Order: sequence, then structure tokens, then C-alpha cells
Amino acid sequence: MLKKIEINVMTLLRIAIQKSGRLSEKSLELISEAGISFNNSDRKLITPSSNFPLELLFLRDDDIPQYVADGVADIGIVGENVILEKKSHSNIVEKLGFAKCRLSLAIPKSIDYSGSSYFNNKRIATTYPHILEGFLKQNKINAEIHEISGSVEIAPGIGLADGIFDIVSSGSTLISNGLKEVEVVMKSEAVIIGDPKLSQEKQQILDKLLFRIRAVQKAKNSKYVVLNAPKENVDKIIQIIPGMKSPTVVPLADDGWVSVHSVLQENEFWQVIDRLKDCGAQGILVIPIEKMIV
Ligand code: PRT
Ligand code: ZN
Repeated sequence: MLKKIEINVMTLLRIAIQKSGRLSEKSLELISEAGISFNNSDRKLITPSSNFPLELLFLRDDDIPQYVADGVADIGIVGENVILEKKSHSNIVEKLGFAKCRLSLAIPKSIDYSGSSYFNNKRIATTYPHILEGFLKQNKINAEIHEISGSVEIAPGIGLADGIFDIVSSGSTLISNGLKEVEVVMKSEAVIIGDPKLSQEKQQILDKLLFRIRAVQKAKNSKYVVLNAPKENVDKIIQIIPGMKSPTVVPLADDGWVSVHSVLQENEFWQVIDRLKDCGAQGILVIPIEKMIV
């Protein structure tokens, strides 16, 4: 008699990440901080997780929007600059806050720059022709676009172009090539893009993944703070560091003092610490938070 065999085909969400480059390490770090493990020692193209219904697909960053649009990958991590250049229709699901940069126009530093009309009848070298074309059209500038595949920053020096349109992060590449940034056309950071038509099962996996990623991101932007303060200033201190719901206030052995525990945001850290000190706070301890579920 034939036995009925039940095959349990588990649904996996497939995420495309950059194989090697500026996004790869941070993308893998994010996934690992979300508690998702992979064994990719043999560098396979597709690697399933051992503890979460996710599989990694390693690609060049330029190919990621198309793979997501075609449904070969369900989601992907890529820079906003690539999405715009590839005119991809994938949804931005989450901004990730790393690989921040801008796409800018730059010219030799010796030239006086009077405004974007400078680029009329000039040659601009770039690896981002579509974004540049859009900017030129919008600003009614009639310039010649020279699409090249790399080392854009050397183009003016060798007489190939009058200016460049490229990614700028610290600005040191421009400086070391005798160039100056004159127009910021767009700002970019790494984002998760997604297929807008995910199945219900895959959407549930994505929601779980996003829940974890948000907890990690929120924790990174927050610090746990513990301090001692004179009792009469507690109300003022609570207003400065209201915390997630309300700070914990614990009496100290010394009757006139309390210990206050709360959470503060990284970006307002120094201003807040100064205000706390003005309220007589002492022994301020600031502790990193690993995960934060609100
Ligand atoms: O091989 P693959 O196609 O996958 O990678 P890639 O070589 O096309 O891209 P990669 O790894 O260099 O960058 C991936 C993404 O990182 C980009 O699409 C951006 O979204 C983001 N990013 C962030 C940057 C930079 N910062 C950056 N500084 N991408 C490139 N640069 C380069 C830039 O082209 C210029 O040459 O760094 C130089 C400028 O840097 P600064 O710091 O001197 O201004
Ligand atoms: Zn690329």
C-alpha cells in the first residue's frame, strides 16, 4: 500500500543583497543583528538562513532593482541612486540609514561658478546619465552627457569633460582631483525595496523581518541614561528626558536625591546632557541599547 507523503515546502522570502562592495558588509550586519544566521563560507549564489524563512541572493547592486521588479528576488537592499538611475518601479519598503551619499555636479576648483546655467554647452562625465538627464531637463540646461563606466573624477583633468556628475560622500575624492561640488542633485541612502505584489505568506515574513530591523535601528538611535539628581529638580528632569513612557525614579539612601533612568535619542545627546547638568544631574551613565521594542 502506498503511503501518503506530505511534502512541507516552506515558503522563503528571497532578499537580494550586493555581492561585494560598499553595501555588502552593512547589509549582512543588519540581517545578523536581526538574529538571522547564515553560513555563507562557500559563497554560494543563493544561501538559505538556518533559523529564519529567508534566503540571500548575492548580486551586483545595479541588477538588484530589476531582479526585484521581475520577481526573481522578493526584496533587495540597494542605494536610492541606483533605483532612480534604473527607473525601477519597485516600492521603497524601509530606509536603512547607511551608505549615505549625494549625487552632485562638480567642476574644476579654479572656475568661478555662477549657477547651474554654467553647464550650458558643457560636457559632463557620469555613470548616472538618466538622473543627470532629468536634472538638466528640469533646469532647462543644454549640456552634453558623456557616459563613462568608472573613474569619473579624472575626466576634467584629462580633457574629457568640463564637469562631472558623481557620488560624493566625504568629498575627499573631489578635492584630491582638483574639483569642487557645485550642485547637489539628490541625496541617497541604502533602502529595502520590495515587489509590490508579494504573496500573503511572504508579506508575513517581510513584516517579521521589518519588525526586527526596526527594533535594531531604533536601539541604535537611542541610549539608556541613568543619573542622580536632587529631588527638587525631578520634574524638570522628567521634562528633558521623558523616555518611552515615563522615566523610572528610584529614591537614593540620601533623602534629598533620586536616581532617574530613561532613554534619550542619539542625535540630541549632547544638548540633553548639558540641560541635565544645568538641573544638577550627577554621575550620568550612558549605556548602549541592543534592541528596542516599543
Ligand atoms: O560591483 P557593484 O556594481 O555591485 O558595486 P559598485 O561599484 O557599483 O558600487 P559600490 O559598492 O561602490 O557602491 C554601492 C552604493 O554605495 C552606491 O550605489 C551608493 O548608493 C553607495 N555609496 C555611498 C557610495 C559612496 N558612498 C561613495 N563614496 N558609492 C560610491 N562612492 C564612491 C564614488 O563613486 C566616488 O568615487 O566613492 C567616491 C567618493 O567618495 P568620497 O568619500 O571621496 O566623497
Ligand atoms: Zn554597481
